[in-house]
Amino acid sequence: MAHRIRLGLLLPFIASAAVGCSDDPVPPPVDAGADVSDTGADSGTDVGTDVGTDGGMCPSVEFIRPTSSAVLGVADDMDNNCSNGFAYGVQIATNAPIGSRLELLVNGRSVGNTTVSGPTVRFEGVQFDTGAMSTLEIRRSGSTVTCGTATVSVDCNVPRCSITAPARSTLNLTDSTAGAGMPFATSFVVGTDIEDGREVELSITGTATPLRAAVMSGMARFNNVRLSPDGEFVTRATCTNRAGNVGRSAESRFTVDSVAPTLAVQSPVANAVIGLSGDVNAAVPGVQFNVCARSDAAGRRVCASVMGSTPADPAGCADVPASATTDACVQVTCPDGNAPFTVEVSTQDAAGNVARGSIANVRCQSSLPSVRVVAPAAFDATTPRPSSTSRVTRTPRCPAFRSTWWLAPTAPRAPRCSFATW
Ligand SMILES: [Ca+2]
Ligand SMILES: [Ca+2]
Repeated sequence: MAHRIRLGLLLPFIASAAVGCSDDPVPPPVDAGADVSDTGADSGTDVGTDVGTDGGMCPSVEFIRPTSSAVLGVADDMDNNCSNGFAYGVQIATNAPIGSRLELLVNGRSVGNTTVSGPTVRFEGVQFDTGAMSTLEIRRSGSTVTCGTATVSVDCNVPRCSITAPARSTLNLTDSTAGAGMPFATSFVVGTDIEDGREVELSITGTATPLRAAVMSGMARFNNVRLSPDGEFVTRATCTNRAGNVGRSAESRFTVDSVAPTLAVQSPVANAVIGLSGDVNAAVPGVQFNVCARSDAAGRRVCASVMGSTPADPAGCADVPASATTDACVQVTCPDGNAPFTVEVSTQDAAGNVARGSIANVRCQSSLPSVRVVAPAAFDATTPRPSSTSRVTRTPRCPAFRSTWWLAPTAPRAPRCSFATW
């Protein structure tokens, strides 16, 4: 407890030293983008898990220790012994709001999340590879936007030892090197400067003895390493040179999720016909119909669109509810005409596994012919081709078809509207 109080008193001094002598208040971060977790006019601060596309705006981030480009030695290691690995307390100054969460990544892999409780934030016991440079990144937890970055090198006169692949913390089915239906496996690569032919050891949770692979040209490859069943795996590499000096990589954590989310399309059914009176959104031009599906990817999104088209519907995606037996519904806009089409539905879990479904042969009733834009020359052979054309969605002189029209601006009289029907 005494330690905490003392740290609390020290923090403001550390922070003001880091940001300079100015007493100007630091403006709070502003999130001007729209995303899933924001509602209404968006002028506030995003906190909590943000699964939207903009990731919100970043708070300020300044690395206090290590400073960027720092070279750390044995005296900086927590136990002043590099042969058992290198550990260090990372500290940053930030104006992130109290209670929000920040994540530290080292070499693209997450090493910790912490809740902001003041102007400085610490990540304790962060491990770095020996003999190598590491890249540090700060993100808002759940966001993919990097708010601050620093590089640091560890030089303790022990060999370089660094797990360079896999490069991400979360592994999904696409990372598997195992055959279809086989337990998840993937390849590891360790970069090192120990002599060719010497063996690098790779320890993995759940594996009694470390794996071994010989070094060739500064790399040891471990092919098809089984990481199963799905869950978290902690790995670490040890590189010992001929002289007996030991280098160790940072402990790297990998979360394996090799199971795609469930996705069951509920409505409409294949061969459904959407009537003109079936419009579920009077506020949007055209006829919208609901595409509903169920998934266990709670908090993620389910998206639907007419195959081959850019979704013209209001959102294109809807949040997956907490219950896998509750529908998530997306409004999709009928394409012009009454030709049959396929609706594609998809969702993605946090690890990136994708589930897809489709609804075939859906038709929308239409009073319109199936109208498609064609090049002016294709239907206008009697008139010289205009030097330029511009696309307009509607002109006062065009009949009130809900379609795209070609307007020839160089025509001698009024602009003409042309279209092709089939
Ligand atoms: Ca150590
Ligand atoms: Ca409508």
